[in-house]
Formats: sequence, C-alpha cells, structure tokens
Amino acid sequence: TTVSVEQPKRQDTWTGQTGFLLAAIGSAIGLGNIWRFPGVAYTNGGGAFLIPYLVAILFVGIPMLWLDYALGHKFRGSPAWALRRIKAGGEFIGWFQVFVSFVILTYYAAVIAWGVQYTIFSVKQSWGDDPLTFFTSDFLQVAAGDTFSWSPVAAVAIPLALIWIFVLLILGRGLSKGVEAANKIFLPLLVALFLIMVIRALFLPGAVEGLDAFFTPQWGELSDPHVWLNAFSQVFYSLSVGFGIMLTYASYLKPKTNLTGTALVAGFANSSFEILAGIGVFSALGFMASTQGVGVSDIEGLSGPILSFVTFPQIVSMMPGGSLFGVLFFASLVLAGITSLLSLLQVVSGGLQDKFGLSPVKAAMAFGIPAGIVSVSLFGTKSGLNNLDIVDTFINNIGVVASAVMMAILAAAFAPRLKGLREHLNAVSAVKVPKAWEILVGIVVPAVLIFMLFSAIVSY
Ligand code: LEU
Repeated sequence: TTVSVEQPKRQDTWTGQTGFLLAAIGSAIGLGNIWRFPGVAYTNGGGAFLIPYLVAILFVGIPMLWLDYALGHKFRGSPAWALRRIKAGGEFIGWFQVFVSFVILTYYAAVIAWGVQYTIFSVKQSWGDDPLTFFTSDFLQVAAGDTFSWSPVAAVAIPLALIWIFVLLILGRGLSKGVEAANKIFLPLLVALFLIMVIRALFLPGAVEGLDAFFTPQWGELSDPHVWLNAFSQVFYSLSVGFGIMLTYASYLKPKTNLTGTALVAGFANSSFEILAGIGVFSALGFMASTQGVGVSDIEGLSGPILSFVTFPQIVSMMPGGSLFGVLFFASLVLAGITSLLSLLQVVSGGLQDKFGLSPVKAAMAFGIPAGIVSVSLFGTKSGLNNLDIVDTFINNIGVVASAVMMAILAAAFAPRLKGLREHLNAVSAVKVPKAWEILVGIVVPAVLIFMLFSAIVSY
C-alpha cells in the first residue's frame, strides 16, 4: 500500500469532555442557525416544519453524528486517514470531505468580515435610508455608480484579510490552546449577546404577529417532498455532520469518552439555538411588518445574506435604540461564524498534519494563505454576493450530500464495519446505540441522501 505516514499523532487532545462539547456546539451553531433556519422553517410549513425537522434530526442527524464520532474516535485521524482504515479507496472520500469544508470556509470567512463591518456600521447606522443599495452597490460595489467613499478593497478585502490572520493565529496555536480556548470564550459570549438580542426583539411592537407567522403550521406543506428534503439538508449543514468536521473533532478526544451522550447534547443545543434564532428573527420581522403596515409575508429577504445585511439594517433603523440591537445582532453573527469557521479550518489543517506530519503552524500557513487569497478574490469583490449564492447552493445541495452518502455507504458496504463502530460507541459511551442504528446508517440514510442528490441534480 501507499501509506505515507504512521498513525497520526494525537498528543494535542481536547483538555476534557467540556472543551470538546463546547467546540462541537460552537461548530454546529453558525450562520446556518441564524440566517438559514428561520427562513427555511417559515417557507416550509412554519410550525408544521418542526415535524420533518425532528424526523430529520432523530433518524438522520443524530445517527450520522454518531457515525462521524465513531469513525474519528476509533481510527483517531482526520477524514482521509480514518476512511482509509476502512478501505484504501476511502481516502479519496476523506479528501473530498476536506474539499467540501475548504469551499465552505472560503465564503464563511467573507461573511464574517461583512459581519464585522456591519457591527461597526450599526453604531452610526451608516447604511442610511436605503440598506439594499448600500449593501449591494456601496458596500459590495455590485452595481456601477459607486457612491461609497472607500474602495471595495478597503471596505471588504482588508477586514477579510484581518479575519484570516486572526483565525490562522488561533489555528496555529494547536487544538487545545487554539481552537478549544477560542470556543471557551466565544461560545458563552455568543449565547449571552444573542439572548439579549432575542429578548429585546420579543418586546418590540408587532413581535407577536411575527411569531404567529413563524409558528402557524401550514400542514398542507408536509405533503411536498421538497419540504422534507429541505429539512434534511438544514439538519446536515446545521449539525456540521457528514463532511468531516465532527469526525475530525472526535479524533482529538481521549480514548475514554462518552461519545453518544455528547452527540445528543450537541444536537439539542444546536436545535435550541436555532429555534431561538427563529423567535428572535421573526419577532423583529413582525415589528418591521407592523411598522410598515404590511404582513410578514410581504417582506422580502427573509433569509441568507439579504436577511442579515439588508432586512436587519432596515429593522435597526426603524427601532428606537436600534444601534445597540444592530451591534448585538452582527456581533452574534460574527461570533457564531468564527467558531464554525475554526471547525472547518481544523478539518483541512488536521488533514495536512496527518498526511504530511506538519506542525499546526505550518499546516495553517500551507493552506491558510492560498485559502485567504481565494476567499478575498471570490467574496471580497463586487461579485461577492452572487458568488456566495452560487457556491452556497452548490455545496449544500451536492457537496455536503455527496460527501455524507459516500461515507455512509463506505462504512456500511464493508459488513463488519458498522457493527464494529456500534460496538466501539457502546464500549465507551453511556447511552447505548441500538442495533437499528446500523439499518438507519446503512440503508435509510443513504436512500434519503441519494434521493436528495438526485433531485438536486435534476433541478440544476
Ligand atoms: N454548522 C454550521 C452552521 O450552521 C455550518 C458548518 C459548515 C460549520 O452554520
């Protein structure tokens, strides 16, 4: 065989279960929770969406999280290494997961940079009375006729480069001193700021109408298969499952660790945050609608970058004391983003460390510098918004799904593997995995994912 390294060294592990748990939650809670979940839930059945969402978590999300944990922990390596232990060809699947994480992190970093800028803009509400034009033409300089006094380089590329330097410095410190330490600061801070933001939003006039729009179940939607597919893809992205992140994180755990229970806690924390985000975002949207004398359904830009960088600034401008609200919202976006970005970076960095025996600093530099350049040139320029849309859609619908399905099939196709992985989980964990897990991961999940992939390809 072409084994180029020994079993990867895992001297630098999480200092304990709490450190791992915080980092796992930090990874899961990200842009997907704040700007994606509320809009997805609302347009896919409102309150009724909770049914496909829960089904997706219980039958796909948690089982796949257990698979990720089992693979990483048992084989103690990043994806390419761990999957190669199943079958030599598995290494390719592992590198594909690294690729998916790499693509996501290039735009993730850009959004964080926008968030930093908007945290500052919030103070003076620099977007003026037309946040849409400000974002697309002034800030990102999408359209001709720029009025922004800075050049696009100063407005976007410089903060983005600073974000890159910041996260690479953290990454270079290694797992426990870098990634774990950062999560221990940023995650509690995020929860605190976000809670204040949500509570403020709940007391806005019109909040109740917003919540009503968000939670009112549209039962009819449940017969639409797309609603179910949307629930599954939301859960994959949001739990950071199936494309290398949790596998990598689990590889740095000490041998005796409660894997399964930790997965349940991480999943629960992630969903709680997501629903909280739905409450906060829709309270604010309800306020906006009632101030304008329209319905929530009349508001455009309910999710993604437009929700964050156009709709929210509009809300901030309408609100008494809006600047503080804006600072809380955008700082939350930045913090949630950074902890997720670190997990994506660790996938690539861990892969390079395992493969080439690099130190954390060298690994961070080896890919961080090219990644930073890709990130700045694709998303720090005037076509940044458009590029983000294309890359995000493609990577979610095809990259993440393909990566998860290949991994599940690989683990299932080699008969003793799923059984062995289940035994591994049960040997170390308090919560025991039932035998049905093998059927879920080996048959149900791949079937669902192949269907998702198929329908995504058809719709292209
Ligand atoms: N789970 C993260 C989120 O919800 C995304 C992942 C790619 C790190 O935003």
